[in-house]
Amino acid sequence: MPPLRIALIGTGFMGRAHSHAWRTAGAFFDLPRTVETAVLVGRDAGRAQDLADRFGWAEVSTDWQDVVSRTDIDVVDICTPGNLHAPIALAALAAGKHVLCEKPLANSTQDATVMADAAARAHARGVVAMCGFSYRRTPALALAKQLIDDGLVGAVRHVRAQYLQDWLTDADAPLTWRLDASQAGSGALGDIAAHSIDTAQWLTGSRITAVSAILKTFVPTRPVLAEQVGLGGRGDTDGERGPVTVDDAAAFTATFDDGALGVFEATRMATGRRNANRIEISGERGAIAFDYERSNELEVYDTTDPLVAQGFRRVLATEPQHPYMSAWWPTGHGIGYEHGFTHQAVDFVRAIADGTEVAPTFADALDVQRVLDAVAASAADSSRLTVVPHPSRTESTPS
Ligand code: SOE
Repeated sequence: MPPLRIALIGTGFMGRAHSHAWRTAGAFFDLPRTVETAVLVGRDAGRAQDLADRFGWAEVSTDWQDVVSRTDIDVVDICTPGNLHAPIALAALAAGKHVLCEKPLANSTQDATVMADAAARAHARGVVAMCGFSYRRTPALALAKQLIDDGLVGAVRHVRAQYLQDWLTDADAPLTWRLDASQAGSGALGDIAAHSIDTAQWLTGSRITAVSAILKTFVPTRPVLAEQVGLGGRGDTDGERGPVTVDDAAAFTATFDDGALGVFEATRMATGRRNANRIEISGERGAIAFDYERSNELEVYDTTDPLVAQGFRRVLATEPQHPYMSAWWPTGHGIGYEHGFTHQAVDFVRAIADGTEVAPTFADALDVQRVLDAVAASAADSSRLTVVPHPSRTESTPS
């Protein structure tokens, strides 16, 4: 079979992570189709050329409409801000291209629904579409899924998920596209709570049925950038401050269709927490706990262990028997953030070769989008009960 010719759209953090994945997938895994990094698309030709030179993209373009319609392109990989996901994915699917789209799928349930419908129709023509919730392909989390599916935790009672970052703690961190609702759709909610929602629904196999939420923006204005910079980058600002139009933090409770109770928190202002993507599933028979800041490890609790020896076990998910690990290093050596993107690319290529769907599908991602929009709607409906302060507090309330 001829190589799969990839066009990647986006030259930021995800553009680099996906470029790395396309460069390593065939080096560490046996792929049924070889891949060619054919065209890199970016708004800034110079920035795109620099990235292309570093990652071996054969060609650079600033025109995504032209690239997605080219007959010599087989795959379109979308790594742009969320407002462009729908137009690019719909054009690529209509042109018969396989599509890998970064998360969240879109900036609204309406767009995500149109995309999922288009992907379902395209799949009937042999086209594969996947959404880039890459944490599913962290070996320790993939192990958690295997253990839960094998019955380790039993009936799920609690889902406890926190995604804690702190790259916006500094009020003078610049106003990047992730803080602009017209591009990002939302802030911590769509950026990182989306991961928690997808992971929770994937691990448990159930779906969130209702939410009650709070969204909070702590820093209402930030320095305007002379030009876009990467995540947490500084860049040149001219002293002017512009409005932040997204949430800094989200907190919500959730009910699941299997009766479980969920508590979720997502913030990019959790001082000291760099990328603490955490989830704990508590069940009738056992529990699992994961923290991305210890991403090669999974904590497992099994009530069938002898009582005197019961406790959370720390499993180092680096054995060749653990998901994806046989392709990498000897036991105990560990892997990192970039490897989840490589695993994602591998499974995507294998699905294309087999003509099968590969999770997370656009339909899975639409299930996340519905929760995101419900959280935003719940937060906007301020029907919370006010706690009346004790009279003594009202006289000497601290400033
Ligand atoms: C920023 O919060 C971010 O880059 C997310 O957008 C990614 O999806 C996550 O993998 C790392 O953090």
